[in-house]
Order: sequence, then structure tokens, then C-alpha cells
Amino acid sequence: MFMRIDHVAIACHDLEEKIAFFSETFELTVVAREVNEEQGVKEAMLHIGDGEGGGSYIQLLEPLSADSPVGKFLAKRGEGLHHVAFGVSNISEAMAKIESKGVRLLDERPRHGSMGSEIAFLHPKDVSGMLTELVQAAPPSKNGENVHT
Ligand code: V0V
Ligand code: CO
Repeated sequence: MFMRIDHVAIACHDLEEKIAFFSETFELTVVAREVNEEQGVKEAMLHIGDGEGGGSYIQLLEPLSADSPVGKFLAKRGEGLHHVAFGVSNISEAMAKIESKGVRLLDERPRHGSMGSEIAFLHPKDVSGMLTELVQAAPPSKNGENVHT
């Protein structure tokens, strides 16, 4: 069901500061930036890998408000690893299969994610304390433009 690790997400107070740190320290490139009102985040994706066949990302998350998921996480735990996202080919099918095994879904239906993806979260308490995200990537666009940023 899981084809790859899509991204590892880090909660932070200051997105620009963390972008500078990760891109300079690890020689990573920012490939997308987005404000996602529904998820309550301002985020950036830094690409890892050889650029062929998708690769994976570090996702940096700054909360839009204190009462958002990432805002609450920062208040409670401080900066750090927030979630791990796995790539699936069919998110609705994966959600149904996972739910049938007794794992609680935090989303009843897929939501809009970074770079045109569809995403859904699983309850961390049912996955050994790991907030887990499913990602169905957007189909590759013909002209290479990301229409979702
Ligand atoms: C909370 N808990 C976590 C956690 N956040 N455990 C592991 N990792 C995390 N990130 C624990 C928390 O310590 C509590 O355990 C328990 O879960 C319930 O947490 P809570 O503080 O009472 O509840 P809330 O209101 O903070 O909700 C937590 C959940 C919420 C996970 C339900 O954050 C959520 O719905 N997250 C999914 C959406 C999301 O995170 N969006 C932002 C990323 P104890 O203390 O009771 O033991 S958006 C994104 O990734 C995008 C757009 C993308 O990839 O494209
Ligand atoms: Co994510």
C-alpha cells in the first residue's frame, strides 16, 4: 500500500528561518510554497533525491494560528517532527482498507494537500504515536508547471 515516503514534516515557528537553515545546511532546494487555510499552515517543500520519479521532501510547517493543529503542537511540544507522509496510488482505497483494520481516520474524505496532492491523516494514537499522512500525488503536469502554488 505504501509506495514510498513522500515527506517528513517539521513544525516550526518561523518558516523563513527554517527554510534558510535546511536549504543551506543540507543543500536542499525549495520546490513549492503554499498557504493551506483548511490545514491552518504556511508551508514549504524541500526536495530530496535525484529529481527523477518524484523523490521525497522535507515539509516545513508554520501555523497560521495558535488553535490550528500545528499551532497546538508547537505550544505543547515545541519545534520538531510533526508527521510522516506515505505515498499511495489510490487514497480512497487505502483509507477504506486502513479503517477496516481499526485505525481511526482523521479525515472522512481526502483533502487538498501540497502541490496538488490529495491527503488524509490517521490518528497518531493508533499508529504507535506517529501522526501519519497518506498522499496521492497529483498527476504530473505536461508543461511542468505547478498550478497549485
Ligand atoms: C497531537 N498528538 C500527536 C501529534 N499531535 N502525536 C504525534 N504527532 C503529532 N503531530 C497527540 C497529542 O500529544 C495527544 O496525546 C493526542 O495526540 C491528541 O492530541 P490533542 O493535542 O489533544 O489534540 P489536537 O486537537 O492537537 O489534535 C491532534 C490531531 C490533529 C493529530 C488530531 O493535529 C490533526 O487533526 N492533525 C491532522 C491535520 C494536520 O496536522 N494538518 C497540518 C499539516 P496525549 O497528550 O493525549 O497523550 S498539513 C499538511 O501536512 C499538508 C497540507 C500536506 O502535507 O500537504
Ligand atoms: Co504533510
